Amino acid sequence: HSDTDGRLGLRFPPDFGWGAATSAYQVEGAAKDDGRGESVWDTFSRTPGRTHGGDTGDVAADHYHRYPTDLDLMRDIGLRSYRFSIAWPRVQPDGSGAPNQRGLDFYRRLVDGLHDRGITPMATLFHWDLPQALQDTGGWENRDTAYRFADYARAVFDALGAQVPVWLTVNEPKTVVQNGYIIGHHAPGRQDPDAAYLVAHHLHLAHGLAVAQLRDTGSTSRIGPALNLHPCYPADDSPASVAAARLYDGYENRLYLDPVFTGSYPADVLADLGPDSRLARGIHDGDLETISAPVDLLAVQYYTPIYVTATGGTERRWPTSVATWQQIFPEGMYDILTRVTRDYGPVPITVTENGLPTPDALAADGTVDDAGRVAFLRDHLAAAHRAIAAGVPLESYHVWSLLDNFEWEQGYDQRWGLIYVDYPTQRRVLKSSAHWYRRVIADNAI
Ligand code: GBH
Repeated sequence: HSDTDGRLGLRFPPDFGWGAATSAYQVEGAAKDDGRGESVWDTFSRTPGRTHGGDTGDVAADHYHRYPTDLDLMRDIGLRSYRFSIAWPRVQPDGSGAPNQRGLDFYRRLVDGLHDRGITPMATLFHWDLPQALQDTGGWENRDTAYRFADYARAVFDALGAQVPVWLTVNEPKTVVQNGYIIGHHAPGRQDPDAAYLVAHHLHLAHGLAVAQLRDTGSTSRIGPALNLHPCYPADDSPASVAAARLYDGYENRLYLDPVFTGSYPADVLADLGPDSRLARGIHDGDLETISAPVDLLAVQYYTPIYVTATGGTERRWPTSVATWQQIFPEGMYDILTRVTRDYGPVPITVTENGLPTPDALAADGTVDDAGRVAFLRDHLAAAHRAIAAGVPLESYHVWSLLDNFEWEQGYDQRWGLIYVDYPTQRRVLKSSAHWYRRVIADNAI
């Protein structure tokens, strides 16, 4: 039962980590400041025809310069946790060698500013902005890139390890694989499935090597992978649809979960790829031991379910957001959280992304009404609440996103923030969802 203002009266556990998330390339801008090198996303977004309207992250939400304002807004909303990412090309402009102190200093200022406001930092090491210099030597197709990532991770841990209690390694390896290397509409814009699954392996290896680096520093901070998971349902009850949905689940979920949590690749996916796939040939002795080093938590990012037909195609079942890939299905949050706990747990879970784009506009009275986002967040949090009641050790939840930002190939056309960014002036306006979220956090309840 909801009261008159749409509240459900569902209380969350004490100390629940109410949060919001961003990533470096999507919000920072300042593409040339303080010795930052170029990343594959600079190259990709500056290539004509790759992004909506030719948009780039050169300025984005100018967070690199406006972070004090943004920190104050986070405090005003009452956030307990802020998930951001560190730009590898700020730390190692060419992807290797001595760290660039000015780049690290930005993250030190950011992390200090979070602590000053009582907000817990959660940092992702890699949210897709691979240094272009490493792409030039093969990028994630080159096994050596995983070792370069381990060096980069070590430099970051040495500089910030004590101040950041939770580290996430690779954001959504699946999206790099599928969008970067199969569909090709993310950097580096390849369309080569055989390469794509080798890339998956090297991203897993990078994850495992980074975990080992953190342990080697003696840090007590926690670390885990950040995976976007899609519940895959058969479109109907036929055995063919059930089997197709199972294999689809292998490619969407188990290909990323199993190596880390069970130390092996899903047999059905390996069989489907065949014995001569670059993935099969790219697994060296000891890799799966490295990849399956124990982690401290699993970060889950949930946006949409997938319905799979008997022929392995997909079907739309629910209304979509303005992102046509996103069907709005809050039950999927419950299903994916309970499933990972059942199949891979017990492991502490954080939801590091959940949200939707809405057609937000600044009204004449200076407000931004995003009622659709409020309903979406409330319904997904209700599903998360049920998952907690069913035994899922969910410790925190982060809205994607804190701010409107550069939505990759969609550029600035899609607004995902709790906070509206008026790009011409860079003025920030709290949307109605931000006001709603502030009250949720204050009440520890939806
Ligand atoms: C996350 O990706 C990202 O981590 C974040 O950076 C991003 O801003 C956010 O979600 C919102 O999108 O056009 O059919 O090929 C979510 C997973 C995978 C969603 C690729 C969009 C494109 C589907 N994304 N997908 S399609």
